[in-house]
Order: sequence, then C-alpha cells, then structure tokens
Amino acid sequence: MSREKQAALGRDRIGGMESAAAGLATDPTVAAEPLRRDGKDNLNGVGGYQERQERRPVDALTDTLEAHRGERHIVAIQNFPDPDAIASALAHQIIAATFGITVDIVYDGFISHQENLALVQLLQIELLHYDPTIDLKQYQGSIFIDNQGTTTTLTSKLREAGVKPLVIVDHHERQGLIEAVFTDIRKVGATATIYAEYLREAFPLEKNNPQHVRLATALMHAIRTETNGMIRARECDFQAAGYLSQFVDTTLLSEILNVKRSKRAIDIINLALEKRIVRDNYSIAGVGYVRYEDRDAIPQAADFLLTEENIHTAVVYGIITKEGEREVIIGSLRTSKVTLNPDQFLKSALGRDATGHYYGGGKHEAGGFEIPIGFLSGTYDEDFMRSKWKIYDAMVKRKLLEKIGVIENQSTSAVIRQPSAERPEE
Ligand SMILES: [Mn+2]
Repeated sequence: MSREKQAALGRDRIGGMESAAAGLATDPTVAAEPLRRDGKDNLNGVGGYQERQERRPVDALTDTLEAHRGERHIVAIQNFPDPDAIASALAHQIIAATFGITVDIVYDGFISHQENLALVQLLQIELLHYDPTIDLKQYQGSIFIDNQGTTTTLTSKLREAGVKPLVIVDHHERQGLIEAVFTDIRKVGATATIYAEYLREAFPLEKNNPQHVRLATALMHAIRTETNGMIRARECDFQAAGYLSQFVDTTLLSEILNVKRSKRAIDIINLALEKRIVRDNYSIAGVGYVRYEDRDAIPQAADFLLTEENIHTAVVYGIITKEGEREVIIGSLRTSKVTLNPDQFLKSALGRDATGHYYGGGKHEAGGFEIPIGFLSGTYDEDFMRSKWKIYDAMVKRKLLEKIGVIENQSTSAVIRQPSAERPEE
C-alpha cells in the first residue's frame, strides 16, 4: 500500500473511531470511559501490526461499517451453526450497533448440537431461522462470518434478492465464491480469535456490561471448541483468549460445557464405532441414514473415532434425510496429522460436481463434504433404501481409499460392452 493511501486511510479512521465512540456511548455503562486505541493498554499491543505504520484489519472494517452507517444488514451463518459462527456473529452485531447498523443473524438449517442450543439459550443470543416470509430485500448488505458463502444456502437466496456481500470474516481456506467490500480471511484457530482482536484493538469490552460479558463468554467457548480445548491453539488464539478471560463468566461457561450429548448422538457414535474400517491409520465409517436433526452427530462421531490409538485421521459420513427435502451425503473429517491438509485431501479425493463446485473442503485439522443424492432421493421400500446406501457407501469409501493410496484406481470398462461385443463369461 502506498504512503499516500495509508495517510488517507488513516484520516478516515479517525472519523470512524469518533463515530464508534458516539455509538458505544448509547450504552450508559460505556459512556464514562473513552475508547482506548491501538491496544496499548491491552496485551502489549502485540499482533504484528506495527503501530501507525501498517493498517490493521480492524481499521478497514471500521471504514466499511462507517460508510454504511444506519443500514440494516444480514449475517449469514452456516446452515448448521457452530459456537464459532454464533459467537462471532454476535460480536459483529455488537460492533455494528456502534455504527447504528441493525444486524440480523440468520441461518437456513438447524441447530442440533445440544451444546450449541445451550449456548444460544444461556447467552440470550437472537438467531433467526430463515423462512421464505423473511424479505431479504430489506437488507442493504450481507455479512458472511465463519464461512465464505459455501456452507450456507442463504448465499444464492441473497444473490437473487440483490443483496451485496459487504463483509467476509473467516478462518477457512479461501473459497473464492463471493467477493465482499471487506474481507479478512486468516489461518487462525477460530473466527472468534479475529473478532476478539477487533474488540481488543478498537471496541474494548467492559467488565460491568452484561452484554459484553455474554459476548466474551461466547467467544471464549468458540475458541475453546475450535481448538480442541486450546490444544490446537496458536499464539494469536491464546492472545485472544487471554484478552477475553478478563470478562468471561466462568459459571455460564461451565454450564454450556456440561451439557450432555443426546441419546441419538450417542447412538450414531456407537454406529460409527461398529462400522469403522481402519486402513493405514485412517478410520472411515459410513453410518447410513441420519435424521436431519441429528446431523451434528456426524462430526461428533468423527471427533470420537480420532481418539482411538494409532488413528490420525477419521472420516464419518451418512445420508441425511428430511421429509420433502432432497437427500444429501454429509461427511466430516478430523485429523491430527500435521502434514494432512483436509481441504486438499477432500477436494482431490471427491472432486467436483457438474457445475465445478467441490464436494468438500476444510481448514486446519477439520473438513467436511456434501454430495447430493439427486435422482435417487426419496424414501421407498427397505430393499431400495438398503441398495441405495450400499452404493453410496461403497463409492465414498472407494474414493477415500484411493486417495489414501490403499487401493488402486481400477476403473474398469469390462462390464460396459458394446452391443456387438462377445460375452465369453456368460
Ligand atoms: Mn470456525
């Protein structure tokens, strides 16, 4: 970036911050204390952005939100929202409010994990479940948090409604599906880490503000779950957690963490254990038909299979069924193998659909895939259902085993004969 541009952007920033301060002042508990800048009195101002020399992402975010003051935005989170998406969306909502921006957090799927339901309820987070009566045209911009438009079916609906992507904040591999005015994609443990940094640097939290305490608790929970209880956390994740720890309500946090697994999640984990095949330290399990509401049991099962000794990578998948909806194979990959990149692994194992979109993708140590069943969708007699599962199970397994290198790619044309060809074995 040129010096001139930096100077110009620096000037904009001051305006942005004054406005941000004015916005925060609507909360009487915050009004008394002026905003601290540059994180000087927070966490030594570490973060790699040389003070006043390099523009920080939060400055660009501030400018973007300032330019859209007073608007109504939609945060699109993935169809099956996880703590990282929920907490980060809440952070965005609170930051945007300081610019007079109203933000609705919307998902077009299901919250099925017990822990996530507890998070939403205990922290009083308002999430809207998408239904066609919601007029998307009311939004002047769309925000994608903890996703880049590939894991939410709101992307195409928003595009059709003419809502322009304004912000993308994510920590997954770059997907390139949509472009936004402000994009911050970083390889960190959680999207919550990025939002904690924004808060620390430009929108400091207050201990005596209950809303801030709930937000910090949600973000801390997100960082913990995304980093497997900080085991996979990197320096920036620890920094974020360190900052948040000053505000966290530990009682609330343990209430969220102590939620038990549902009986059906346990059943699916059990089934994954029973069906798993182990090859070269990979554990692969197809669990058959899974109800839509129980979809979150699949990643939980993959997490569980990864705890077996000598297993470095686990993949669990099943066919998700929902009345009146198209069926789809959903799979989750978990790995502790440092040299295995889940995004590359799934993309190259499963390939792309007819429109060129990959069936799968991922981030550091985790990935997922979705394969539509298409023409074979639908619940019919038992025989049909069994055959359908058998075929898809065999296909997914074959692709994964080929990728691992356990079996050769032996596509054979022997069974597809020309009408005139001889059939010696018959
Ligand atoms: Mn995440």
